[in-house]
Amino acid sequence: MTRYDPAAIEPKWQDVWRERRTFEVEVNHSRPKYYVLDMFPYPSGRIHMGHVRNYTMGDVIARYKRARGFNVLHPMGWDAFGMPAENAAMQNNTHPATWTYANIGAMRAQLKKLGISYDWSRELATCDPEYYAQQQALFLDFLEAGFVSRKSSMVNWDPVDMTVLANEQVIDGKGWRSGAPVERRELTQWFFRISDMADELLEAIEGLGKWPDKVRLMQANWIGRSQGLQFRWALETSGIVDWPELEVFTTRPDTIFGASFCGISPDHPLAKALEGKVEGLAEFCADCRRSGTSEEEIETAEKRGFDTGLRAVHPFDPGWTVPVYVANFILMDYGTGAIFGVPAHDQRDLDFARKYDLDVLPVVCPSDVNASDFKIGDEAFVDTGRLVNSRFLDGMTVDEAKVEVIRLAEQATQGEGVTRYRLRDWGVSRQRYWGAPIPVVHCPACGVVPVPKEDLPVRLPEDVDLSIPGNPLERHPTWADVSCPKCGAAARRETDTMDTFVDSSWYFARFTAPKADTPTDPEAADYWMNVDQYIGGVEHAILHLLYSRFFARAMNRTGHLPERSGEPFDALFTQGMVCHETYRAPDGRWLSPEEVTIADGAATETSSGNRIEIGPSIKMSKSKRNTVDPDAIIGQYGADTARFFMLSDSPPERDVEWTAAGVEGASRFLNRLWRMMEKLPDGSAMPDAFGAEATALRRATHKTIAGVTLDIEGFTFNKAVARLYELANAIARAASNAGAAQPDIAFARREGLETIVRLMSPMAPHLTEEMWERMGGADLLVDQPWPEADSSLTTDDVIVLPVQVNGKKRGELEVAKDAAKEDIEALALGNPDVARFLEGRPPRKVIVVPGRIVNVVI
Ligand code: ANZ
Ligand code: ZN
Repeated sequence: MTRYDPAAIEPKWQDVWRERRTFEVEVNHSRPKYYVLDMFPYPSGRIHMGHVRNYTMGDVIARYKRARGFNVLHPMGWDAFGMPAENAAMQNNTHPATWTYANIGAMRAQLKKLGISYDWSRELATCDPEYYAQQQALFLDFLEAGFVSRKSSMVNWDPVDMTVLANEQVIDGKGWRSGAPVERRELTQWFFRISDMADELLEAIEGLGKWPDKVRLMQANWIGRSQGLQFRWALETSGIVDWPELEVFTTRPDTIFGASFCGISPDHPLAKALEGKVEGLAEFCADCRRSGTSEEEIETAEKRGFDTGLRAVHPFDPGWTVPVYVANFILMDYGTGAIFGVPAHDQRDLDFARKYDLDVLPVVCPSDVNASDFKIGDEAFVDTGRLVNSRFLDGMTVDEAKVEVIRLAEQATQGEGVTRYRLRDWGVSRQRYWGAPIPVVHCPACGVVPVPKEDLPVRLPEDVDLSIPGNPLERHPTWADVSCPKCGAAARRETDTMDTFVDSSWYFARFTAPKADTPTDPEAADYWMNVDQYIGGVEHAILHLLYSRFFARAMNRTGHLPERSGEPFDALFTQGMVCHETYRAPDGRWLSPEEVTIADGAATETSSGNRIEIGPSIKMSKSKRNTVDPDAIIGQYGADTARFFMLSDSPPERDVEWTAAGVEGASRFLNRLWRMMEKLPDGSAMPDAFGAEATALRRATHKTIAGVTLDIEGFTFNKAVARLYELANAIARAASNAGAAQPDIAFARREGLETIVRLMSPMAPHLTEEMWERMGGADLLVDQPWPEADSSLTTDDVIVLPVQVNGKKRGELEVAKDAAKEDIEALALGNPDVARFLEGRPPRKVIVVPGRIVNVVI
């Protein structure tokens, strides 16, 4: 007997695959391609179980498709720019590059131990100058094509890190890294003009049939198309400012007669014009600016306003005026930065009106309520209904009233119907060091001048001082000083670097030709694109995917991607999280699973013997210390066990709970297969005939082939695993029977185990490769075609018929599909459940409906 020793087997096969370049691929027009992409990680230093799950799933697909004859591209790289490297460099007094590349080295080694079938020859890191040089080339092409602009905008400013933050990086009004309260500032920034594409990005979601519905919905909501009216209200300014009218944007023109105030953003030009003239207003606006610009924050912050003393004239009634407030919940870069407030039908307006004691007049009434009884309490009525209190609109539906108000506003040339998007342009400027420099020069005479392509990359300087806050590139004594590429005068480099989301918005394209001296190679891109299957976390469901979709379009319009749908990812799968129960000591300390002993469902701290509270199973995280280190698991059980367990327990889209018992179970199963192999009789030729027992086992085998194939195609890996367990049980039963060594049963046992080995090779590639070799399989398992089910063994030729006695179901019969009527009748009468009622007498009649039912009449 030999032992299953993953520590010996796994490196052995990894070496063989590497030496043979098994997973390295080239363009090959004679074979169909398949591109499977796992979201690349940030090189934080160690891979975690979430990566193991994600990459195992990708590997199952990649290896399976390869066995199906596809030329499979399965690359891996590193999303390597970003703040953490700068922070780590500061703390550990190293350089971001040193830290990043060391982490990449460590994580690459970990990934290699997992035996994922990556084409490592294509590895890239976004911080490689070869990569960001091409990103800079793309930037220049986008700039020329009009996909890039430079404009002034309000940004979230982190006063400690001294950088601009994306809305998502502002959490509860504080910078995600520094924790400092975020301020609003106006800065000139670089933008990708994604909002120009809002409409097509929205329309194309329809075609993403192999994306999860929830992701499609999130994309659509993020783009947020709405139909509205932009129209002008005359202002009564009492001479404070010269400002004849205020243009507002609304998606609810129907509610025009419910207006009780107008509101403008603290950043609105009118607010600025009034700041010096209305006492207290400047302070109020400054105060508003101290909070971030994120929508979430604006939604949740207390609604506050400042009455400017101006009044706005109702567009349909010159005698009706409403106060004009500056209000903290109005964004400058949405609509016109000005609104009319209808407290009865908008929650923000209602909160505001209650606070400042403004009218709350309902103008839309639910159809099942009497208008005179309809009152608004603490909740605005936001549903549809019929118009009330609205003069000539009364009785109309909301939609009818919208159309009518837009028509009247347009007729009076007071306004225009417009389509608006929530999606804003993508600000990509970051005042950080560890990112791709934006390749332009500012010349006092020529303005913004693109760096000539032959001068790319604009490399990051290596000698930087990260210990002082602010932008190290701006502070660098010489780096930014250049001569203008156009006129030769002294000029300054752009010191902003690109948002790291830019780096990850085209890596999928770069993988098709990672060494090309242009961003992509047309032939390779044409052959490999699109990504057939993309796999990753749902946390990237909005921004990363949207930006990639924008990039794919911009790249195909600048000639960097083939003219196709413009969508980069044909199919998307988002896997669930890896969870673990949590352990907490009475003094509040979180304990890691390694520090805890569990017995009889109770937990104690191993070192002290103290009782520990077991908390719910939640996503593995460093803060709760409920993580399990992949290396430790690989060390103890081998990579195949970790991989197999990751696929076993839960549907892939759901969360999976990591438990010691679960891992043990997976490990036991792999060991069991190994022992089954040891006990297998010698290889035998296919016998001429099979008895019932051997046939049953063969049927189980071939049904498993069919089932597992469908399960892999359909991302139901846990079901595939369950089938493999069942087949192993069936083989074990056949092996323990008296006739186990008979030629037909021996053949069926071998066929069954061989099938398990082949079907499991995408899941547990090392163990199965070793078993294949030991069982005398030809060549390498990894080069074998996927097994085919014998259809004569997968279709059922036995059917189950219900048997009735006098019309009541009393039992069931298993009969051959094509059994003769007389045989079925005989079987029915001999069935004990029927015989009970006959008490030895012959029945009056037996009715057999072939394929349906048997009825015995007594
Ligand atoms: C009057 C009104 C009445 C509104 C009503 C809503 C309900 P969505 O649907 O998300 O596009 N709005 C317009 N510009 C704004 C800005 N810059 N900052 C904050 N709010 C703004 O939102 C459109 C609605 O949000 C608009 O329709 C406007 O309020 C408000 F019963 O106008 B509404
Ligand atoms: Zn110049």
